[in-house]
Amino acid sequence: MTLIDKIRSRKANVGVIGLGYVGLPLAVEFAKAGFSTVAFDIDEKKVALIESGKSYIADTTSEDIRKLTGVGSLRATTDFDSLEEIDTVNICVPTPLRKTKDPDLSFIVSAVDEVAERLHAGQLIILESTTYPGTVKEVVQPKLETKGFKAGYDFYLAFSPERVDPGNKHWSTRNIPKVVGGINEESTQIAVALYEQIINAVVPVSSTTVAEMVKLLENTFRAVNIGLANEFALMCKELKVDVWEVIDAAKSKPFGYMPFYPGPGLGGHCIPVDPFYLSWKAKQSGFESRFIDLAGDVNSAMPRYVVERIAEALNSRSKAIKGSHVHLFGMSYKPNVSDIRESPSIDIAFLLSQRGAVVSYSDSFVPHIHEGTLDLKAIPLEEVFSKGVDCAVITTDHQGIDYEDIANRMPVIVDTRNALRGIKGNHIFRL
Ligand code: SAJ
Repeated sequence: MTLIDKIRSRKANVGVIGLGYVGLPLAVEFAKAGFSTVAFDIDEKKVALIESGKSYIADTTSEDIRKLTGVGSLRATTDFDSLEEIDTVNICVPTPLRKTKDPDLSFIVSAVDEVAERLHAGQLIILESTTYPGTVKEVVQPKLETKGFKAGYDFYLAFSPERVDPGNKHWSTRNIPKVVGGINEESTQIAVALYEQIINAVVPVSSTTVAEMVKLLENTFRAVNIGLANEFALMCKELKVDVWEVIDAAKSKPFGYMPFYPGPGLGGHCIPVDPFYLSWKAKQSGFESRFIDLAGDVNSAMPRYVVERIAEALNSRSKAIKGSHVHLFGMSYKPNVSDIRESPSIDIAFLLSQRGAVVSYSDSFVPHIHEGTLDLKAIPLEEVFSKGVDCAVITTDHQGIDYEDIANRMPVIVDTRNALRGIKGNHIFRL
């Protein structure tokens, strides 16, 4: 039976390496579709949780894991030797930036090395981790061919960008269209066949490099437009125009415009990172991607700009940052998630404490932060008002919070998210 037949009859043994917000939901979808699925991770805690029927990813239920591990269609392991019995392997490991803003492919390399060691004829290997264009051809393929197997012929190789949006109730692994490009036509076809078993819409492209580039265009588009929105906010402040009113009115245009909003900065593990994978690669070919770098400059300057607005707000009450108690509402990088990676709230807290403020925060999603010299426990909302706060800052606009009540009970408040839209008061300072 050919690999594509095994896939179509769901008799293929599926492997997923990297059990984070991308890999675990993917493994669960394969197991739900009836594939015998092995979930691989180097983290024994993750493997133990899955084996005991517990999920640690919000978008995946423990009930699903319990059911699937119970019937044996899903199992988790740290033993990569199990790859010997696997027909298709999806690699979903992190691709962070180094401190130098250079790509860190160490997780991809270690996962690919594990696969290469057990590579056998007829396997399909798909990389899903966001990376610079050319990674599959220049890094992954040579490593997999060390035993003499030829990519596209003895085994199949493809790239398919992950598009998971954690916490998104509408768009899930199953209904987000999946772009996939193979090292050759046959690899593309087999990878398309695999995804068609679990995803409603699959979008084949002509190569792994095109597929790598698609993802980077999607997220660079966001970073650059968020940068434009942030620069617009600074411009509107100088021109004494309400940027939020401008954006809301621009939204009335039914075509040719898409709203982005100013904020305290760019958080998360995708948008602040992905564009620098692209600009790094472009620089290797002597091309300066000025938009990416400029957006990066504008976005990374926002936390400092917010601190200046806080200084302005305190000054309106004849106070300085030094010695004032500044309370942040929201530590995570975007509403209704607990993720604090690259969160601008952390930068703002750090900058404030550097300038001598007493900093506290509330965030029901983030009970504690310990980042560098910052070591803070979240203050429950009901206790904030008795803490003698001099300035409140809305840094993340989580749902379910009565921001009007906060505005009415705080001496001054800096709103970086337009959470106080429509509420007037000369003690409110907006971006
Ligand atoms: N942000 C703004 N202004 C905006 C939009 C976002 O300041 O108009 C900020 C957010 O507060 C956050 C950062 O930018 O700090 C990133 O926000 P995001 O909405 O892009 O959320 P992410 O980082 O979770 O991005 C993910 C991406 N998904 C994938 O890469 C698979 C992105 O492509 C999605 O478009 C995005 O989710 C989404 O739409 O939710």
